[in-house]
Amino acid sequence: MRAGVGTAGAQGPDSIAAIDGRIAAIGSASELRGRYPDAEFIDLDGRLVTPGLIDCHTHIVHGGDRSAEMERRLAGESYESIARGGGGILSTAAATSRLDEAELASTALPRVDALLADGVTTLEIKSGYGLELDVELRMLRAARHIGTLRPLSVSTSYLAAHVVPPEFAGGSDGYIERICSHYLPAVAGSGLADAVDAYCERIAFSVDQVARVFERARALGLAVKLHADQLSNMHAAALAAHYGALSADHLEFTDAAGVAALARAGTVAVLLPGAFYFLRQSQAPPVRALRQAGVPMAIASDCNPGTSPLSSLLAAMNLAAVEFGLSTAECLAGVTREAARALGVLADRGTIEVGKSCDLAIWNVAQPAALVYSLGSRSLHERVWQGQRWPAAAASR
Ligand code: DI6
Ligand code: FE
Repeated sequence: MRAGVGTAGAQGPDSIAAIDGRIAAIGSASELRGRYPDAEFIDLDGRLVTPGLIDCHTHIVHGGDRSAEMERRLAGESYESIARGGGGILSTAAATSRLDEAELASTALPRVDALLADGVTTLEIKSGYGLELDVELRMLRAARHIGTLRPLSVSTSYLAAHVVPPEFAGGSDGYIERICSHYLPAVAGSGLADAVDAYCERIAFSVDQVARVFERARALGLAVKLHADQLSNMHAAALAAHYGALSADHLEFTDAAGVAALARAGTVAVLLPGAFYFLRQSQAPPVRALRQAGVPMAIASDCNPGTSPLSSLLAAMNLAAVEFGLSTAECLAGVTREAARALGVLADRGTIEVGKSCDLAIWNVAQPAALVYSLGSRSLHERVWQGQRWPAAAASR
């Protein structure tokens, strides 16, 4: 048994005891010292402690570099027109297919390390740049591999329908058929995916096509989530809700019916302000309506090479506050409790409660609002993942 007690101050329930990686007790320092006399005590000098941060939507594993695409967009081309011309996701897919599993993991590590230095202890990683089954499985293996290279929990999503491969340009239904009949059963059998995702958009897949993917995924016992209404109102939030999705992500163009459907289904709205910012979108997600309807709101980095080359969850919180009008409390909940809910792991993580994994972020700031307020500051003192300490300096090496 390995026990440890961290204490953030001298008064009230300010200390946390962990045994074998899980939170065993929360109480005052003197109470916990009495209860666990043999435990190692760590004095946190009154620092702010939050749950370890959870980034619940990333495409952090990929090959290639899309910085030239930014230059094209700065010269006036749109994301959609670049994608339609064979750039965009397809160009990353080509670069991704040239890397093996170890290369896919190692090229992602600098981005992963940047997130760890922001206090992230759980990271969702999607496939979706593989297009063909073997490369999709390779991406998922690389994602799992990252969880062995760094002290963090990885949640994987098979992004089954992300872009129409060139050979199906004349009929994307054939690709959906292949996903449903071959890819999904193989991915389910591999045990490499914790959920299935899709991209419902004019430049990607229709509501009917995603519905077929979700029918099959659900029949195979896999949870679903969806890239919904990012660039246009596809009524994709309602589609996600219909299938009891864990989350519906983006939601810039979601209408009142979509919000109501999410509320009824208990589906989490995952807001991705990095993509909104990078694409210079003007229509923000319907945050007020989501709040009023009681839809839980999470925030994620969407770290990806095309629309959100962002590997800071603290920056995503700032963007969510400034661009979308979330309160600082909503921002903090969005990267902890609600992000855990979006991954279906709230029973295990996302809040500081007895019985949960002892995943903590310890901060050099005076109050929680400071985490949202500043941009680019290095506020993390240290991370605790499954009861073990990981100093910020080590995490960023
Ligand atoms: N939505 C996004 O924002 C990313 N994928 C998706 O489905 C963009 C991915 C890319 O452009 O590479
Ligand atoms: Fe995405």
